Amino acid sequence: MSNSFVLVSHALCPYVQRAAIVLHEKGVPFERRDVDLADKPDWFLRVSPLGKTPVLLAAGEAIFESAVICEYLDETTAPRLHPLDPLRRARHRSSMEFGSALLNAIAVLYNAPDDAALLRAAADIHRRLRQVEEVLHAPPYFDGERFGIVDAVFAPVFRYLDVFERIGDFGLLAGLARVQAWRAALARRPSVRAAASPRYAEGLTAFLARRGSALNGRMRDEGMETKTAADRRC
Ligand SMILES: N[C@@H](CCC(=O)N[C@@H](CS)C(=O)NCC(=O)O)C(=O)O
Repeated sequence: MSNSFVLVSHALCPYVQRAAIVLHEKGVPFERRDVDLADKPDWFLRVSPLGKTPVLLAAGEAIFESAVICEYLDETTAPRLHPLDPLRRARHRSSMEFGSALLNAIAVLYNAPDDAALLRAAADIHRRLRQVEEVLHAPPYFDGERFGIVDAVFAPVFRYLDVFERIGDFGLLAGLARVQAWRAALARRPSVRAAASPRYAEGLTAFLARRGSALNGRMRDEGMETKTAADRRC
């Protein structure tokens, strides 16, 4: 298979991580090209109609939207990550959508303007993760021994939780033993580890510290406030 893939990326983007995990799972070499989303270069806007990362440059084409990129990679490179059974595959795709909604809920939490909104957002995330708990029945991954694209979608979700837990106990995984075990299995997976920089947690902490949100108050209380300059987007 071609080794000419370029993954147009942002260091903190969870959607980029999905594509990077899939590329690593398939052992496909690729170049990662980071862009500044606060100052998007013209070449990026030409290949990214929505102005978002990730974009996969492949075979002279620019493919955008992380789910589309993952599906394209799965259809063109072995090993197959999605289940072959259409109904199971549909179930995985539905849960991928659920993972995207969870990322939106996470953004609500880190942008919450005050403590009440922060606690509401935390309760909402916990409620969503409880729904995930109810569909997890075959460890270690979402659907048993085989790592799938849906696992690549949730691994970056859990990376946020790693950083939130350094700030405070929001009870996001309270009582959710199966989700906790899944999270631990994903954290050990080499493709997941390779999909973000070793400095990811530090970068995300700096990003969160610039939000001017209720979470920043908690970070200040924990002595975690930083003064890094201003890319407000990820
Ligand atoms: N639905 C898109 C979401 C991608 C997305 O929101 N990317 C963010 C970075 S994590 C972005 O590029 N934001 C820049 C902007 O919206 O201006 C996908 O799955 O690829």
